[in-house]
Amino acid sequence: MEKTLIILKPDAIQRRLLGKIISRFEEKGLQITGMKMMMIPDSLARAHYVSHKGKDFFEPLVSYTTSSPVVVIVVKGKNAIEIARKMMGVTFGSKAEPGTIRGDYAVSNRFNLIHGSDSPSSAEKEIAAFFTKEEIVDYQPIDLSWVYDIS
Ligand code: IDP
Repeated sequence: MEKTLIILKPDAIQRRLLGKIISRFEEKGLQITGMKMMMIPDSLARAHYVSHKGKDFFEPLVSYTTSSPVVVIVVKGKNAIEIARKMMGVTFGSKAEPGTIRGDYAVSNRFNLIHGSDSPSSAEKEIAAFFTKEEIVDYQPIDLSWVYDIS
């Protein structure tokens, strides 16, 4: 089982899309093992997007990320990282395929509703940056044998 960090970015809250987006992960069969609303501090936003430092969209990206609350979620499942990225769609809303979260609800390059970790090492680092150990609740879902072909 893998865990991935999902951030429902400020536009997801402001546009009242939280429920619709969270439902997609639940309906897919993924498990929510941590979830909270927070304001992302400037320093955390800068660290989270450090790979984009120096690019023309970096400062506007930090402003956007810190402008309004976000909901951060730890999603768990087999191949959860890749599955969540596929469900999100490609970065730019205007390019994302219909059927994906960004493809269905976003048209902007920056305001694209959602972040999802892009690899196991990023997921581990990002979860540790946004959650304490106590905030992640590793309960046993009752439907696992129906979600996966295990008995
Ligand atoms: P990802 O969110 O799909 O993993 P990244 O390339 O890591 O995409 O970019 C991080 C975030 O930076 C994007 O989700 C988007 O909000 C913003 N972003 C990326 N490229 C651009 C751009 O060219 N213009 C404006 N914002 C951008």
